[in-house]
Amino acid sequence: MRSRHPTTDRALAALCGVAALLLGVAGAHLLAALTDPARSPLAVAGGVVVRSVPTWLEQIAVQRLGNNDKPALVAGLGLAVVVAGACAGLLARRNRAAGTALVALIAVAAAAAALLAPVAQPVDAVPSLAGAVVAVGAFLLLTRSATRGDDPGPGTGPDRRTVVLGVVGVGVGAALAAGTGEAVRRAREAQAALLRAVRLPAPADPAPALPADVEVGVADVTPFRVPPADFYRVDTALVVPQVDPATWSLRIGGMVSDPVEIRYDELLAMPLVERDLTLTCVSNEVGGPYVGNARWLGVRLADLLDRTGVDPAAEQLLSRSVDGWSASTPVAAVLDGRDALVAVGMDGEPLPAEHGFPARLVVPGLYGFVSATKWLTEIVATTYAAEQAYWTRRGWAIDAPVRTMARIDVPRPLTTVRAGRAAIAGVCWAQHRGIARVEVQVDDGPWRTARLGGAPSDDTWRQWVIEWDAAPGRHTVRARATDRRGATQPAERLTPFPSGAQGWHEVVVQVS
Ligand SMILES: Nc1nc2c(c(=O)[nH]1)N[C@H]1C(S)=C(S)[C@@H](COP(=O)(O)O)O[C@H]1N2
Ligand SMILES: [Mo]
Repeated sequence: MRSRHPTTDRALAALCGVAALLLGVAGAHLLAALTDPARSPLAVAGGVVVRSVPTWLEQIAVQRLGNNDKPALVAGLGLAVVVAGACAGLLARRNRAAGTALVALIAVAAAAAALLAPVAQPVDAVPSLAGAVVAVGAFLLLTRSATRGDDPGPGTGPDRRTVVLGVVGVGVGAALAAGTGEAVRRAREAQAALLRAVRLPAPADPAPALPADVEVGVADVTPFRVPPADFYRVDTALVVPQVDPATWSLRIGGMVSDPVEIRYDELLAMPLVERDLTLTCVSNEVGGPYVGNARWLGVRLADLLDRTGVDPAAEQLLSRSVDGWSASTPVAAVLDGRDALVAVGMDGEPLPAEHGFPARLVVPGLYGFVSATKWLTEIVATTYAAEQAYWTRRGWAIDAPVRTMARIDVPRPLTTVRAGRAAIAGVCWAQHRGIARVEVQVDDGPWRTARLGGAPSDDTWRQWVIEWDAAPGRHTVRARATDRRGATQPAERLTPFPSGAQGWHEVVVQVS
């Protein structure tokens, strides 16, 4: 055995445990900050403490600590991590497996705590689980060098210096991860404050009143207007861009006679229109979820182009986001009278960060990848030969009107339906052409025409419903829509690539 002071050894072992656990916590905190700060193990464990502390203790804490109760809570949690890590490190000197198990247990407890939150979903545990993997990995690495140093014989295995270097390295990693996570979290908070400060003017041209029957009255059908929190999200942004409206601007240039640069306050000062419009993603499979309808508030893009003038030779408007994404929208579509918007509001509020704050495009009738640029900052009038948009460069279509589609929401696939009178219902869309009818077929039965819910215009989806006398057995239910130009959604299947999925949506159910 090498001669080594046992106290120093113990201190090093404890440090290994502390460093590994801190790295796990910091990594999880960082991951949470990038996705949802509420999933941070610190926030989660803090929540458990807050919810389980007896009121009398809470009162003392608030009295003694006042506004410092939250930093104190975090400091307390940090202390707990340090103590637990030290215990695991010391335990590992005797029994490495036991020490590792302790680290894993603590980390998994944090993940479990994430699932105990009042509105928890399984995904909330992901940062803590990732942190658990990191902590266990770091712990194994550090204790390996620590124990190998105890091997008999001179000159074998890493010495104390290696262990110290390892601990320092892991510590620096933890500090970096925690610091980045904190910076991201602060940036998000600052962004939220900016959002709260924005007051949107009332629309000069409010949305037409909704017909009374937009909802057909079947539970579990997607609501006519999807709340922003439930609205599908598709983009290439790993981190949601945080844009300060005070410094943001929209430039319009290229093949125009008078290029402009418009600030956020100038945009809000223009006449605003409000419209219910349905947005669809080209990647949506038949029956898929990447479609939603919302009430948008914005400036008509045609009004802006009136100010700049557009060269008749320009074919497309190439719009760019602050994060370098781009979409190409046909000039003709934007100028044909449809409500193509530079949107600033969604359901009466400023755009949520995830949906493009401070401004985005919404063009009825076209898939999102050629029309719906979020975090918009530039529009260039140009030709298709001169420039291609982000997805077109990757082989997707140039021209992409939304395909006519009926989706079955009720019954859900592979569920069991009670025999007797049942409802088959869903949503259907053919933006800007409008829906003429939806037909439903059960097994090889006749096609029957469904009842359509109302719609304020041809630019939104509609609900549909039909009654069904469900007889026991296994049944296939299928639906197809016909647009107002008389074209029926074809049965032939097409994949989403390169210009949108096609085919009838079918659902198999068991009736008993
Ligand atoms: N900046 C940016 N805007 C974007 C995208 C993107 O990746 N980056 N994706 C587009 C696509 S493919 C779609 S379908 C819509 C989706 O908008 P939503 O996330 O608000 O539902 O945004 C469009 N706007
Ligand atoms: Mo999309």
